[in-house]
Amino acid sequence: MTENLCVVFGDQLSQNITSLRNFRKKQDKILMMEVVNETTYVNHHKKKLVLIFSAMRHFSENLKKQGYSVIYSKINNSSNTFTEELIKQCKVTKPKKIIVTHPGEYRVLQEIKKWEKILKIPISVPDDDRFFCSIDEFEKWADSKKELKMETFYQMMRKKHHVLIDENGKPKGGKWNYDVKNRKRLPKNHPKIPNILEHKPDKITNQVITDVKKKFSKHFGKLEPFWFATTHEDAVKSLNEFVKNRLETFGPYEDAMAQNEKFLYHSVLSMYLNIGLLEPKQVIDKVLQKKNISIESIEGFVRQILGWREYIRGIYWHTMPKYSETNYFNAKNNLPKFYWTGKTEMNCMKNCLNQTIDDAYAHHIQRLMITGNFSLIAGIEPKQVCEWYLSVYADAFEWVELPNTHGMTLYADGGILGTKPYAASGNYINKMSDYCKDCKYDVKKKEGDNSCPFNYLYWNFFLTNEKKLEKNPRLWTVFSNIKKMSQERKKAIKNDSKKFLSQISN
Ligand code: FAD
Ligand code: DLZ
Ligand code: SF4
Repeated sequence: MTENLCVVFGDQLSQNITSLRNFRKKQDKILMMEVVNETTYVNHHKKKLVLIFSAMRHFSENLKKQGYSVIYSKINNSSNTFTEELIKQCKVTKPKKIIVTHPGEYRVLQEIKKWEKILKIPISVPDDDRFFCSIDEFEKWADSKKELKMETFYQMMRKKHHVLIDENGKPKGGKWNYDVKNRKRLPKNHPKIPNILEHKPDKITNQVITDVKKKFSKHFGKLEPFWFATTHEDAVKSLNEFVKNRLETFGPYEDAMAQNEKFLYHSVLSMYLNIGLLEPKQVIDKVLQKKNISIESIEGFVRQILGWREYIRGIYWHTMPKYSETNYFNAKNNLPKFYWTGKTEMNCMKNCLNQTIDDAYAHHIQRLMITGNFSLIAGIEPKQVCEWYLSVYADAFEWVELPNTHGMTLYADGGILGTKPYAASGNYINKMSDYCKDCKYDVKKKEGDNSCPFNYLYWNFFLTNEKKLEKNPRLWTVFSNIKKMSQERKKAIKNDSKKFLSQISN
């Protein structure tokens, strides 16, 4: 007979997770489940599947080595859902109580809420305290504010956790935010960027690769070469490599994009943070230990983890389930097939999409200003955009993907998260990258054959949504340009857009 059965999900792979905190090796058991529905609710990238299963299997083996009793159901002979597998395992283990840390996703929380009734066993759901800000704390903050702006939240977090704060309680360096210094383009003769750490698959990972090849061959993306860390120790090596070689230059080139440079100076740590191989506090502590580092790099990086990541999670739990239904612009177009195949002549899109197919990774500006921006100005239905982002990135979990997609990228929430839509024309892409020089389209051309689709789709987006946006003070310049625009030019924009959108929908 088992006292406590502690359920650990695939994104809870931290030994310090609250469900295991009071674990007693003699009386308690751990249950980990690879289940069919988790692999099929979207078309997950093959590398994401290998990452999660391999990290789960490594985590379980490590616990067993330490004398924990772990029941582990592998995908080959597992149930469809967490609930079905749990019912099966409870019949054997007969636990007095089930403990599961608060899940990352709303969908899974709804499933857990039914367990007590189905199993007739008490269920305890402690908070996930790997985050700096609890769901309750965010609620209190949100209730006290008229507008839920990231910057105010971030300053509160900095003060509360005493991060980059001087002895007088002021922000180190004098300013809270150095974003304006983080917008450099990568110069032509830039020195070689240090490679990120690639991890060689071990026996466990190779077995998962074989399983995924057999069972998930139709899923999105390239499986090999597989290079992700799948253990806590290897993820720490990746963190150390980033801090040693790339953190210093993270800030200035945070918004840059370059062909043949997938990672630039980004940390490539989100997938490890999101499944628990690294903890946010550990990452912040490590970067703060680095000596002689410029304030724009350290603040820029801290803002992403202590600011954006925590804020995004807060927004998710504050607004679900309604948030996933938002569609402020009533966008209805279908996601073009090239998002899945990478086959498009727009060089910026082709680069970002193929990199996503290869590595289940794109950095923030590629997600926001290329693939995201395109889906915004092409009027693609938010649900379809969301499903794509949730499938294709190794770090994609709904709590972080949804607010980034519906809120930051598509403005589908009507302005809860952002103050204006991040729509941009080819001019922005040309300024921040080297994509345009090798493109079939002409970035300088505004209309007609071969003109860059981002140019006319940008204006078409504002013309289509004029009524909803014209009063936004941050879009004053856009709409004063529209006012000066001739009817002829407006017509040309609409025609070019219509023609292009109908081509890509076929
Ligand atoms: P770095 O640039 O090195 O940043 C450091 C860390 O900060 C990241 O590892 C991440 O944990 C955190 N971070 C940075 N920006 C954000 C942000 N906007 N929201 C939350 N955390 C952030 N991130 C995910 O982790 N999962 C997702 O599913 C996801 N979907 C996104 C979808 C869209 C449309 C957009 C625009 C962004 C999305 N992001 C998502 C945020 C961001 O793009 C990724 O966190 C980042 O690209 C991961 O790469 P990195 O580890 O090299 O990040
Ligand atoms: C993403 C994912 C996949 C593909 N498979 C599993 C799985 O089989 N078992 C599991 O515990 N977790 C998996 N995950 C991560 C879950 O989707 C994640 O645990 C939920 O988001 C929890 O809210
Ligand atoms: Fe992208 Fe337009 Fe530049 Fe081509 S010209 S790479 S489509 S922005």
